[in-house]
Amino acid sequence: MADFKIKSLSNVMGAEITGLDLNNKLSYEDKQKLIKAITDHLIICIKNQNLSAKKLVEISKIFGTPKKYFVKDETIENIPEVIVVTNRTKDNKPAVYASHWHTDDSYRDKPATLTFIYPEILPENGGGTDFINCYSVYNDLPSKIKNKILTSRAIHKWQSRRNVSKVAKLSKEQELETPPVDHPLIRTHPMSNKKSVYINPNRIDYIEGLNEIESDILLDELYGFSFQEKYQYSHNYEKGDLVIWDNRCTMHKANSDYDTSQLRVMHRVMLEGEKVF
Ligand SMILES: O=C(O)CCC(=O)C(=O)O
Ligand SMILES: [Fe+2]
Repeated sequence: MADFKIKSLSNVMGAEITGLDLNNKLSYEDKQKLIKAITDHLIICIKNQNLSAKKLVEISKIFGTPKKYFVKDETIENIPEVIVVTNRTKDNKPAVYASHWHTDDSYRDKPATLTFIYPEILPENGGGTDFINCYSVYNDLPSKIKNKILTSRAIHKWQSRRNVSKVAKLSKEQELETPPVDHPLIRTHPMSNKKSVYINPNRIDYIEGLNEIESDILLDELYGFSFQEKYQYSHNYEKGDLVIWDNRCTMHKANSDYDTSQLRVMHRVMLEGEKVF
């Protein structure tokens, strides 16, 4: 059994794991310890790894079933589970994608539980990922907002009316595969049993039962409260960092605070999700 260390990364959330080589065989106890570390810390960073795309998929299976991503031209050939997150547009111009707060995959009826990111190419400085602890947001939510959303559901869309980050244009076929879905605005995590806000400023179109104006006012209020710095942890990558986050209780965004003329390429895997309740 590997005797790896788990050290908290901030008061908000996050833990760093050292003394573990994922290319070695893990015991049942090691796997349980990793799963618990994510439940306890919401985000973990396993340091000093050397992971091929295939290995990344294999590692993800410790935690669940890796998804085959439906936008095929963003995945690696013959490895449909691995998405290439790059800061280059199709015509090779610098850009930062996913640069606004979101939680992955909420446009699905069963959104991904965990996301894995492993850096392939990093800019010299910066290019981290920022996170929000959505349990803490829920706990601190003023009752005048909380009472309005206790039982509310929101409509999430691939391309929402309030979309902020650019999203890929879908083919007609992909669009049919991706109808709008609704999720509660407050969810309970099936493992921790704790409640969190479940919001995605990039995909939520409106709150069910409200007109557009009422819904926009309430969403702006909710987002403004959630985005406060005291709920955030920013991760700056080092080569070899495998970062895993829990989409059920966090939001994240790519930090655009770096020289985007430098290349940044990450490998990403998402796990099959579960119904939000
Ligand atoms: O590039 C990043 O830091 C985050 C990208 C992202 O949001 C994602 O891959 O889900
Ligand atoms: Fe994301």
